[in-house]
Amino acid sequence: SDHPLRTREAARSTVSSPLVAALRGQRPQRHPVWFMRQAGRSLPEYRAVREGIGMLDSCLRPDLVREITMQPVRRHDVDAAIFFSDIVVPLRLAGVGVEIVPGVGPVLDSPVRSAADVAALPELQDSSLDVIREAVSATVEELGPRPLIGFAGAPFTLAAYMVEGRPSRDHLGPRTMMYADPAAWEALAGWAARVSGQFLRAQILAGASAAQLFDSWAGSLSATDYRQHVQEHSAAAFDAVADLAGPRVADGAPLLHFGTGTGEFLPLMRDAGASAVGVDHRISLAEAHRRLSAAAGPDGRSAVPLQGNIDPALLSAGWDVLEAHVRAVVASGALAPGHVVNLAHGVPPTTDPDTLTRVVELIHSLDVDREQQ
Ligand code: 1CP
Repeated sequence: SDHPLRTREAARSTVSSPLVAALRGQRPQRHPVWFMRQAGRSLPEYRAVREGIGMLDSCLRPDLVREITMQPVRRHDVDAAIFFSDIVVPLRLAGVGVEIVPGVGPVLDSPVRSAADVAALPELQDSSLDVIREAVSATVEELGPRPLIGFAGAPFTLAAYMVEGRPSRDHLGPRTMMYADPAAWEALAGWAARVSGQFLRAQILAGASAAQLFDSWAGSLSATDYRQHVQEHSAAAFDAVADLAGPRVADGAPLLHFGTGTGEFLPLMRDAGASAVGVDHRISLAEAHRRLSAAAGPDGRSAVPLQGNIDPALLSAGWDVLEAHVRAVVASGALAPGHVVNLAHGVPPTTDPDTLTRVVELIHSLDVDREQQ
């Protein structure tokens, strides 16, 4: 069941924000910018409030979530907040034994390796999401007209952690399972899609103005594997909110779909049900736009707004190099029907926060009416 909160009304005040406008293919008065992983270890104020509190425990304390979500907004004047949480929070809320180990990432008590393991997974109870609704609602109230972006992990990326039991580089476990035990894979990806869909729905109904599905590790798949074994499950996660968000709802929350190394199948990511597509550093935004334009989907959509793609490596390459790169990214994005400036992946923990503030100032100073900056 849904629990519409009054903050869903508050989200309506963000419709004219630069972020939401760009994600709807409009040309806002300034270039919107936010950074994946803008909250977190690059900020001393984050390290201070997290002192002695476990990562997942901090995600279940609404006051702390609101404070951490606000920190980068106050510091950098970014055009959106990203809800402070993690892709494995809904697993924990469902009752799956998972911890975020400092310096490692998500680690499961028992990896999910067989159909029997999948069948034993608990479903996520709607009431378990009350803590998320409370945190979103409190954050949206403090944000005012600035939009909050909700998010969830895409089924493949979640399954990558669940099958391996911990972070891995090549994601052999889930990729083998697709072929060795397709029924187990279908069941696991279906479970992950339900949990992520519920997580997205709770955030949007509680007031998130947009949401992003993170398929961070989908780039380890071929386009064929993505189409045959993954796309429908990501589509199912988006479908859980398709009545209130995404391309089929004119005034709904735009839905972003992001992965790294996914340049070979950006149109498939659009067709899963995204309003806009995130791009990493491996191809230019102009090239991403060309590939999307050249491959219309079953619903007839081709070009969509793009998000990206400042190379995080250049944040530490010196200001002159970084400035030229940021200007080139903005110029490249001008070809798409809308552009939200972001990094190509998350903020590295060693980033000097003042560099991020300066990047935001630069982007906001660029003329939105000029194609070439
Ligand atoms: O103690 C800490 O500070 C741990 C670091 C950390 C943080 C700050 C983790 C562990 N998660 C988070 C928060 C988080 N995770 C956010 C909200 C903050 C923000 O973006 O500003 C979001 C959106 C995520 C999503 C997330 N978690 C993704 C997708 C985004 C991406 O970077 O690709 C992934 C892959 C995870 C798993 C995860 N959680 C944490 C780590 C270190 C990892 C990656 C582990 C690995 O390398 O596989």
